[in-house]
Amino acid sequence: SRLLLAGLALVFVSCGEEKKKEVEPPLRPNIIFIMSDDHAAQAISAYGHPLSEKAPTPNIDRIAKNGIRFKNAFCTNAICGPSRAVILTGKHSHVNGFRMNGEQFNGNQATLPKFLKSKGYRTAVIGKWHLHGEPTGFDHWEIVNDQGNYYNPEFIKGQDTTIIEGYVTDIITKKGLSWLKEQQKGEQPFFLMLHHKAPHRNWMPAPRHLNLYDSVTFPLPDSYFPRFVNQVAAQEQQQTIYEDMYEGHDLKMSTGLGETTLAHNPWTTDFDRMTPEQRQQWDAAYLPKNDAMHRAGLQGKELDRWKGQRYLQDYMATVASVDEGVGQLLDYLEATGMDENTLVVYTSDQGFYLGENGWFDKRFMYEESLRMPLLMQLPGVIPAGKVEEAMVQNLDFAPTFLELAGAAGDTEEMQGTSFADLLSDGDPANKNRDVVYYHYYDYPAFHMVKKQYGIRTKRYKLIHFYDDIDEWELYDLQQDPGEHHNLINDPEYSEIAKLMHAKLDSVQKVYGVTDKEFEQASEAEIKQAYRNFK
Ligand code: SGN
Ligand code: CA
Repeated sequence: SRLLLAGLALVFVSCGEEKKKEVEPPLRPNIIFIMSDDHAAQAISAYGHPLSEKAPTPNIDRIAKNGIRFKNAFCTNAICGPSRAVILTGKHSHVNGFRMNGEQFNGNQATLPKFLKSKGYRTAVIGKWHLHGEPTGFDHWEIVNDQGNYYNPEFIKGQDTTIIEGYVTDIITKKGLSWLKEQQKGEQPFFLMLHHKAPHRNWMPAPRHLNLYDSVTFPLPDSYFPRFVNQVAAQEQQQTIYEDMYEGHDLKMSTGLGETTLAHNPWTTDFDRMTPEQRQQWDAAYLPKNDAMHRAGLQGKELDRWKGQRYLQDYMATVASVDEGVGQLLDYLEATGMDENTLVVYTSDQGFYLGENGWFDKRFMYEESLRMPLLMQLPGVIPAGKVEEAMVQNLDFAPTFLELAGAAGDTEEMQGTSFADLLSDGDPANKNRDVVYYHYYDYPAFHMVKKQYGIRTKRYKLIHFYDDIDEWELYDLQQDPGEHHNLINDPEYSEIAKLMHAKLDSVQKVYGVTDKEFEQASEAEIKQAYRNFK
């Protein structure tokens, strides 16, 4: 393969001034897979979005500087558990069986850590798991309970559940580092999945970051107050910042001037679990800013915009802890020299809305939630500062890592394709995927995003929203990157629509999609859900 060729040719890495150092590509590199939860590419400064210019992520960016940044990495199903199941199995949701959050992952099936283990790797998962049931295929696992909590989270290890005092990101980083220290002494290569809770809802920053972005005004997207034309599913969702966020739980608003009691806070567990000292620090930080909001007497669109600012300030402040954790990890790898034979990956389980369409959350096949940030470094294989346009998917992660680990033959049953050749300086005309397939099933559920499947090519996207609606949408991403103009009935695009339909049919055949996947929820069930999840 091209990877091997790149491996034979020694890669020169500049080191110091004039001194050049020859780096041998590692044969069986260690793999550290860092995945945060709901971290949008817009919120990583290496991706160059106006938002992250105001809140840079210098440490995560180090991975992009040392290695490769994928501009078009996509998930197959933009929701937590399903994305994780796809990463573990290299198979689509309808094949690995985990289609929606809340299902139970079948841990008896073949997975990436099991393959790596059989090749002599030590394996571990630390942090968010969210697949219910115990992780299988890992020599060591320590996971947060369900979604995990920002403050004083519960960790499950074997039969024990322990509350650990502190901030979740810092605890996960610390546990990751101490596992790495043990591996450093050993002979075996290792695979560590380090899965952060942050920046998942309800975006509670660490004590040291409670005021980090108070004086920053983040740019709200042009589409913050959208008009949805021929976009029925978008009209009927419940993930609009200024309509669906809870003022207390999400936006940390208080009940009134001088008050520290939270406004609407339906689940008290996130705040009740804080120690009195943590809560005191929290209140000291939020009271003045909440009071300023009450004094301003904001109404209507002004208040809607204020909510967007508060959301982004908190979201980006939780990202700061992740960035610091990544920095500590990279520092450790560099100090020990382990960086030279370690593939470091940074990604998130899916993308996220940071005010686009007025939204938070994910689930849609639109770009912001479909796109995953993806950065990788591996000296000797990946040239520094590479930017990759080719489309890849989380479906492809397992085959890629296995090829790097010298176990490519094991991946035949997987539906993903290794993109290891993209990591080296390989042929720019490489024939990696020209289409990605997507299917989201979780409806009726939180946020009421309709069931949908579709394909995305380099330029076009076709989506079918189904169940209680039957709506097709077609976008020309080159002309309309924000996906505001549904072209499905545009005569100028009728040929494209035909081609995209045919391509969708053939892709579904390849992936073994059958009619079974298209079950309908009952009308009564849906009606009730619209009330329950509001
Ligand atoms: C929680 C969140 C939802 C989110 C789901 C799924 N509410 O239920 O907003 O969509 O998780 O997220 S929360 O206020 O309880 O956090 S996922 O990342 O696990 O798929
Ligand atoms: Ca998630």
